[in-house]
Amino acid sequence: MTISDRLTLATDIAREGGALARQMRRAPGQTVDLKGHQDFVTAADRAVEDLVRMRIADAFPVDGILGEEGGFDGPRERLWIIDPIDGTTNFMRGMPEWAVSIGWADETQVRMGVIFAPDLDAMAVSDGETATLNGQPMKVSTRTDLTQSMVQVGWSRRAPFEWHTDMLTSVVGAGSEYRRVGAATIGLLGVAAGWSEAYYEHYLNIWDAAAGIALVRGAGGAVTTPPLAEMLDKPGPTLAICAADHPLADVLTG
Ligand code: LIP
Repeated sequence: MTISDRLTLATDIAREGGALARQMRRAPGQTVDLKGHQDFVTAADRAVEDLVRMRIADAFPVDGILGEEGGFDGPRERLWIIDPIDGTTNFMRGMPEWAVSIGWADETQVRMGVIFAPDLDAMAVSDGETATLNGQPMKVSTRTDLTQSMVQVGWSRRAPFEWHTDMLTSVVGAGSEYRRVGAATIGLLGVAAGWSEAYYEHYLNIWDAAAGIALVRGAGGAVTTPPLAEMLDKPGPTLAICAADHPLADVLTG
């Protein structure tokens, strides 16, 4: 079973999951539960994850699965890493910045990823070497001037707010722009597509990051996170950037 076999399946089930999420959002009486402060899970999150798990278990019974809602199932060596709806708060409020995220990793690193953002009509696919958006090649930005650069940022109550505001002060102080998108998948897709020069979040979960890591690397960018084995068990600082030596790297992690 090759990476391209897994990529074909991931693309199909991401599209199927996205359609299910939209259909459920339209249906009246959708339940929303609270996992923590401003941290929601909808019935659609659970239903899409169940669907994706079922499709993967049918096609790749030897692989393991890690999902945001259902945790680990099976081995960690050949691991599917799923976020059924990344940007759940945006999704349930009717905002377009959310996506189905499906990544696959071997024992050392993420090897492929699919991010499907139905409301943005964006299907992004990467085998870690190349990356496409709706079938067209994706390439990271070539801007290097800090005064013309933009970073998309993420923040959650997993990190002290002061760290976030200190980082924003450094970004603005360096003459750069920033946007907070509320969905790491859309932020990482933005770096792969060249919409922004970087994405940074202090404590990001692997299911929010996995597919985006493959996209950014496939589009010619660089990603730094703690080792995969560590990220599988706890969120970590995640920097995705158009070039490893881009001056924003020091501004963001300095
Ligand atoms: C969200 C991430 C976002 C982070 C949020 C949350 P979810 O994922 O995409 O970057 O700041 O805290 O983790 O919960 O919508 O799948």
